[in-house]
Amino acid sequence: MKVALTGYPNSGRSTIFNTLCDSFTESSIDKGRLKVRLGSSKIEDHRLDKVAELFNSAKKTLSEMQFNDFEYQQDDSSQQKGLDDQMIAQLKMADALVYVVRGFIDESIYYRFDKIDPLRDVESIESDIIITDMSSAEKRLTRIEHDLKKKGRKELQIEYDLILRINNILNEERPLRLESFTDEEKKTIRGFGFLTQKNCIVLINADDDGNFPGDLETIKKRCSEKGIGVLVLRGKLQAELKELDKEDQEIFIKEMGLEETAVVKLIKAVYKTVGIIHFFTGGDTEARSWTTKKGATAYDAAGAIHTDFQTRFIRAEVIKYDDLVKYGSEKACKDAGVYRSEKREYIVQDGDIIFFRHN
Ligand SMILES: Nc1nc2c(ncn2[C@@H]2O[C@H](COP(=O)(O)OP(=O)(O)OP(=O)(O)O)[C@@H](O)[C@H]2O)c(=O)[nH]1
Ligand SMILES: [Mg+2]
Repeated sequence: MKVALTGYPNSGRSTIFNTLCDSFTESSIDKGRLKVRLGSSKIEDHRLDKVAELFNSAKKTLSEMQFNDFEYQQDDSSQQKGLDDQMIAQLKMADALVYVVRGFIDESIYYRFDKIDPLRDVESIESDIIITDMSSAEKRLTRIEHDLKKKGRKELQIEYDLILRINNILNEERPLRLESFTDEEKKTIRGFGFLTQKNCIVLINADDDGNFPGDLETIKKRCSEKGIGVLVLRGKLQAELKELDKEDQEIFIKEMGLEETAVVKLIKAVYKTVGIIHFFTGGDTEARSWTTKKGATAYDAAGAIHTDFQTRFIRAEVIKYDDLVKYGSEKACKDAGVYRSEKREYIVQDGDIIFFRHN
């Protein structure tokens, strides 16, 4: 699960990134033109302890959420002012986008606009992203028009019609995440990596008291019309919280009236927006939690672990977490008849413990 943090300079993106990650590395891309920081955070799931205990596993591995943080770069060379190619490449790699928008007011910290206005920023970033998608759609249309003149292939015409439809949607400033596409269409557009098709969350970086200009309900309403979730975090406060040890953190969380740490809050929001579930694998060497999207098949889940598991898939043997806890062991589950053999089309459920049989 990869999440890209994006947002204007001095919105507090890096502050938030630091509070989210257990550790990170920094790299320079394109001769130092873009600095990218890549970090990750373990996703706690108490069920893994139980799975490890029941399988006598030597070690436990939690799944991770990856975050990246890079500068916001617009492409000033083009008239439309889309985003910079290197930045687009970073966004394309992500499963979900988080727009960090500045909510804190601090005259001593420069901002590109005179006034702090989270909703304006959301709309402005969303517009940059729409323009970026439009520009890839238009490029493809021009290319196909050229090829059609030469060959006139039927598949090309189908693709042309689809991209034209997409371009019209974008022209009306509608993000593609609101549209539904058939499986066939999804396949055709997968390679484009349209950014407005990605799940998206707005993270308002509020001041230490949790305040920001604008009305949260209005922002939520406007965002939900675009299929975007909203989250409010106090970036600087959360960064201070991160510096404390576990015990003091809990006291601080209570005193400041925070419900939980930034990372827990964001992970929950991403889970809700993207529709993520956990499944487990267990054995004597390792018990491990994995993430996949709701609605994923056993075949998809196998691919999340290893491509070999997918290409050589025979079947998935599944125990429900609650059954494992109830009966206490793999064998007891078999005896009770709750150990099931499933085909590749099986829809994985949250908490499934899966053994992938492959040849
Ligand atoms: N008062 C206040 N200051 C904050 C808050 N969050 C971040 N800052 C400050 O704002 C400045 C910019 O924060 P960064 O996290 O570096 O912002 P950024 O979005 O990563 O900026 P760029 O990397 O330049 O794009 C720093 O001085 C932070 O300490 C906040 O919630 N309240
Ligand atoms: Mg930064």
